[in-house]
Amino acid sequence: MNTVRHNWTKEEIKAIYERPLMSLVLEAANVHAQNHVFGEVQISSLLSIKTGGCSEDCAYCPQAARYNTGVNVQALMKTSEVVEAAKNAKAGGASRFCMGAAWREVRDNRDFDRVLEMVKAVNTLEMEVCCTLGMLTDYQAEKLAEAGLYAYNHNVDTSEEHYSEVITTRTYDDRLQTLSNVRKAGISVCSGGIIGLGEKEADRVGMLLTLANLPEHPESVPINTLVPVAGTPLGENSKVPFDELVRMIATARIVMPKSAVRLSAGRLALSVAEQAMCFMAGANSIFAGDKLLTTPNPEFNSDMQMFQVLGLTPKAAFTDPNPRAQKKAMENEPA
Ligand code: SAM
Ligand code: DTB
Ligand code: SF4
Repeated sequence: MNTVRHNWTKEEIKAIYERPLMSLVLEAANVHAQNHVFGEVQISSLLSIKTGGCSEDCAYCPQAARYNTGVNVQALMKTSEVVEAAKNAKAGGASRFCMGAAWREVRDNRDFDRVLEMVKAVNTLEMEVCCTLGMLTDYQAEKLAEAGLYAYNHNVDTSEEHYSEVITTRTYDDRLQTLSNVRKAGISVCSGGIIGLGEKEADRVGMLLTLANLPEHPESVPINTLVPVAGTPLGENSKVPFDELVRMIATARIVMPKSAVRLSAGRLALSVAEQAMCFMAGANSIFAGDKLLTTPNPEFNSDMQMFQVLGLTPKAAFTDPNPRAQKKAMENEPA
């Protein structure tokens, strides 16, 4: 139950996903209790440092330039504004600060230099700094690591089979290459996906299979529920039944026992009781703050009330082993 495996089969994951819900949640809760501090939830705060105008065609995304979604394009923010936002997030109890940019990929230009400056500045606030900037080369990943980046978010989004129904402007392999570049640089990997894209159950299983069979599990696995945005091709998609979200979280918890499972986009559509079941099923991380990147998220105070009602406690920063320090230690070990 505690073994970290990388040789899962589709059949095994499907069998877990399809178990009767109560027994699935019970097992996931047991795995969770044995591998994590039960009731401790890591809080991340998100900031869109460069918004909209993106060249990609991700069918769910309000920031893609080709869809008419009413999102205002905003150039890269100033470092001082970002630091101000990070300080506010820290004061609100966030241990991780995640900066998102509507880029296809990072380019080696002045904007990237500014992001490196932001990473350095937020790092001095004793917060875990995270970025999600699109595709990265190994050189860029190394530069981010040197600047003090703790984690990098890059989602596989869905199964390999369903991927081309959702995105055509870059491939599944591109995504995996970025994850490998991030891993090589010793940065903590945050990678998950979205449910509600019109995928089948087999695609949900397939997405978890990809993540669980990576050479190392992502330290953090965001499970987003589609926030349908008018103007995007998926803007009219129907709501994901809540028991399917619970199944997804519980299955992720069981197949990646040591990872943080993040109950990500879509919380505004969930009651406290529904979220409680997600925490019971192994979710132990959230994005807090009234905005995700461009769409609304629960108010900070209502989340704090929820924490109180459910007896959840925020996790402190830097309490997990740092992959970069581990990598350095291994490199320095005599052969
Ligand atoms: N542009 C970068 C990229 O695509 O990697 C970083 C930002 S992008 C917005 C980060 C992730 O947000 C996407 O991979 C997707 O999983 C999630 N996301 C975007 N729009 C969403 C939506 N409407 N509902 C749920 N998740 C969404
Ligand atoms: C992730 O998996 N979810 C977050 C974060 N990583 C960057 C983003 C959710 C975005 C939801 C749509 C929006 O607000 O624009
Ligand atoms: Fe661009 Fe990222 Fe949105 Fe895709 S998900 S359109 S790459 S901002």
